[in-house]
Amino acid sequence: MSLLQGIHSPADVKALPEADLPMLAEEVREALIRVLSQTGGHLGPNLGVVELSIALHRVFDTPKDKILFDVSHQGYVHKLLTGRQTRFDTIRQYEGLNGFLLRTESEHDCYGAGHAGTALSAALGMAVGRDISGSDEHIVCVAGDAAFTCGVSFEALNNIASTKRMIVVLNDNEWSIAKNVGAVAEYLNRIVANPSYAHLHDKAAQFVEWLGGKTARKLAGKFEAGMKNLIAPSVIFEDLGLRYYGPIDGHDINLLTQTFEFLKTQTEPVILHILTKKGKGYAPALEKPDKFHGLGKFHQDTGETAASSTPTYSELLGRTLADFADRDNRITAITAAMPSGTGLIHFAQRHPRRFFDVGIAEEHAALFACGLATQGLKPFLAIYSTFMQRAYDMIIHDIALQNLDVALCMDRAGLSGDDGPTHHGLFDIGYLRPVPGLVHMQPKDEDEFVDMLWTMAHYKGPIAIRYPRGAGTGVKPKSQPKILEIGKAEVLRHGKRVALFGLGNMCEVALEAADLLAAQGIDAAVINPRWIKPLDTATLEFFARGCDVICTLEDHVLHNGFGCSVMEFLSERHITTPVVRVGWPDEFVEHGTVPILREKHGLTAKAAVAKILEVLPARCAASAA
Ligand SMILES: Cc1ncc(C[n+]2csc(CCOP(=O)(O)OP(=O)(O)O)c2C)c(N)n1
Repeated sequence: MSLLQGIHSPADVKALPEADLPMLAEEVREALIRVLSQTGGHLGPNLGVVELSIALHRVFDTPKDKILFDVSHQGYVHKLLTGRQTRFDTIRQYEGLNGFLLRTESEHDCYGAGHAGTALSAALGMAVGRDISGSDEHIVCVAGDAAFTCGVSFEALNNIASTKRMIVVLNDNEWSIAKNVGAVAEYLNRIVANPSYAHLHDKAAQFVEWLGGKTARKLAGKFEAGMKNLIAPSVIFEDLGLRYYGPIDGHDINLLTQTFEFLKTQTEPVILHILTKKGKGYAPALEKPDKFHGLGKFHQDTGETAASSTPTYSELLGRTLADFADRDNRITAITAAMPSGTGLIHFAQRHPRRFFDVGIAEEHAALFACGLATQGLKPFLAIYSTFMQRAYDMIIHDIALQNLDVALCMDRAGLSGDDGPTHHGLFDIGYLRPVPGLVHMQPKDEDEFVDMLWTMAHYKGPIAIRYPRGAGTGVKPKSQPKILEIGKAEVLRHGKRVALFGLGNMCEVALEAADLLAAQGIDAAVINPRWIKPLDTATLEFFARGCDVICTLEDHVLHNGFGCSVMEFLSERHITTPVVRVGWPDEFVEHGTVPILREKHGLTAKAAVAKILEVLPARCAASAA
């Protein structure tokens, strides 16, 4: 039996002799590579925190002690060590382990996440809560260097001196998904590069003593293998009230364990800066930290992934905007730490001066876009639908209220699949629909996507597009895009009994449902609405007055979704044609593949037809009477 197979709880990690820990680390890495080559997932970040996770579970006692992981994409090793190794091969699979931490999945997961920058504030709340209730647990917050590009992390730092004690681990691997950017990244590099540890503050000196000064000084001398410079003279964290320790080698289990034992004794908030390598132990991941941050299935020996022949919407976005920018020098593109994910990497290669990666800073990205727009530029802000939630106030208060010329590109709109509820982009119609003056659209395929981007490039004012993860139907865009008429839907198929309004990627499902209805002798129209706002009310009214049932289909929650806007309009006009809505329910949808979850939650053509048929006979009887 391997060591890892014997780990059923953190107590088993503690029971292992110290000499076995490197072997455990090796087995954990082997399990990560083997399983994720089949399931996909966040390989690089987890390979980087193997020793850290082992050391944390050697020293702290979860669930009593609390360990929070920022984003929590690097929580797989923690899962393996906290009773989930036998189920690890189910990770990111339907009904299997989630790819992030969930409070409902294990008592060892004290805080769930998926969005960056939440851990520091939550940890501070826990520490203050502990002090109020008079208990004595340790609160440890693990945050990557890129988490410190999030404004919210600094909002937490601004308050952190108010706690008596908590431990922050700054896991510095110099990478966000792409290379970490901005002044914070440079600042951390400067600390790491500082060769001096002469000005040790009292606490640090005490720490050196505690470690056994000589050993520590020896360790401090060899950067490659161990601790670099133990303490930089003064760092920003100290000025903000966090006692700073480090930087130390985050792959040295013994050093980490001893350091945590020391930090546990401290009665003030502390930050430990550790240096790790993203992808450690797996050559392909070390070579390409960006690709191996998070990926689908890959070949275990080579790290190769299956090449897809159809470009994704994201790739199309980056390439298309780059083409537009060749001819229009007002066009600029902004990402919040997702140059590859959003496809803007293609734009960056062609127009580096007009491309901006602002870090994990969606609020800043939106405001920055506003500033560019006031200077006559045309910023395209490409952010995943789920992360755009961060910028909601800016969308209302800055972009829309000032009618600024900002184009919002909401990637991964709709179900994100195996990433689960933290990443599904199921709320953007709901949150954008009430914003006055904001145009919002969704294309049915890639060709229309490019037409919409072209329309956005020529539009003046706030405008947004939502599009799903991955590729669409594979329709190749025309060489010259055309400007679409805003607020004009496209009628794909005429029909008299039922009118199916299939928004975006649900247009395909609507067409399939129309075929199923036709097979039963029911004549159905299919409309590609294109515009969520403004709604094509003329087309809607025409079909609502002529058909027995309207059916809306959307890859969005039903609450305050596209179907709601249809119902609102019909109600205002006192049109009583029943509206059957197909979309996601009023609950957080779990993780799993898109087909499985669509089947489960009734977003298939068959389910739509069943819902329509429930209404149709009664309606026919009523009109006959
Ligand atoms: C608000 C938000 N924006 C973007 C992301 C996408 N994202 C996930 S992990 C990550 C980088 C995290 O880097 P870091 O915190 O340094 O951890 P590492 O992966 O390097 O260990 C980003 C940008 C996110 N999770 N949340």
